[in-house]
Amino acid sequence: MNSNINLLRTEMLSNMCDERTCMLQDQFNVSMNHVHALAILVSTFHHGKQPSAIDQKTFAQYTERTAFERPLTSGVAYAVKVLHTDREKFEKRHGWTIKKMDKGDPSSPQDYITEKLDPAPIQDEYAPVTLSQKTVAHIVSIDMMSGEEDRENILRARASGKGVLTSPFPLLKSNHLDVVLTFAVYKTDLPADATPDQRIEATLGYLGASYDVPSLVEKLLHQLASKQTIVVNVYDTTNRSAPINMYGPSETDVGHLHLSKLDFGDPSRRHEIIAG
Ligand code: WA2
Repeated sequence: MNSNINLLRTEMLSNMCDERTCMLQDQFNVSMNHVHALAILVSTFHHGKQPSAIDQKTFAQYTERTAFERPLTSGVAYAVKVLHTDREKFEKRHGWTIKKMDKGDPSSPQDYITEKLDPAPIQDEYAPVTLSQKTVAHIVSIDMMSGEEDRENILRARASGKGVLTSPFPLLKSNHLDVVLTFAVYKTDLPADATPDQRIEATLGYLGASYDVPSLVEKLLHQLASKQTIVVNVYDTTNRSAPINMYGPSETDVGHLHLSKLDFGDPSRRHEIIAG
């Protein structure tokens, strides 16, 4: 009898876990497709038109009005590729200097003020943010290549042509772990079978979306009203021997535990949901 109940409990747990995994994965996939479409929008109407049909105000309006298309995201922004030889001309045209990313005091993220940042030190190239959704307006003018996680994402996105994810890290003005999804924007004459070097050469900029994982997973799980309480943990298990807890209590009771793989579309990252 007891073992029957245990069996039922295990099966129910496994169903609930799979259901949550599917929901998270589906919502992530939906928003990833829309971020991809935003990259094409920038390519078509920003770089593809002379003069550009998209300025900061248009971009802020459009991304605000289409935010419902990007569940789980907390903001989207566009950073443009600027070579050092073009830096001065670029800064004059925009009326600001390219800033170096500085995480500031992580214990008081609300004190973060973009205007107080130092100019970016000399590099071969930069990726300053020129267009942003209002929710991430504080990253405009910051060189995304001066942040370790953002830089790695930019390099991987442009060489691969795929959407890529960072490992979890605290965003500016945030005190928990988030992830960033990045798509490169290319010149339109790039052939579909281009080599990584051709891709890098044809890169114009980077469209990125930030995911505030804890609060968004929380919202999502709340929509699944359930009489049975279950504890859900989301992990980045890219490094198997050092999983990173992205959501949920750090100590989960061992006992009934069920594990499902989460696929966020970037083969070089691994995520899992564990429910108990
Ligand atoms: N977006 C929002 N807050 C951040 C951040 C970021 N990256 N990095 C640190 N805090 C414009 O991949 C290009 C977004 C980076 C895109």
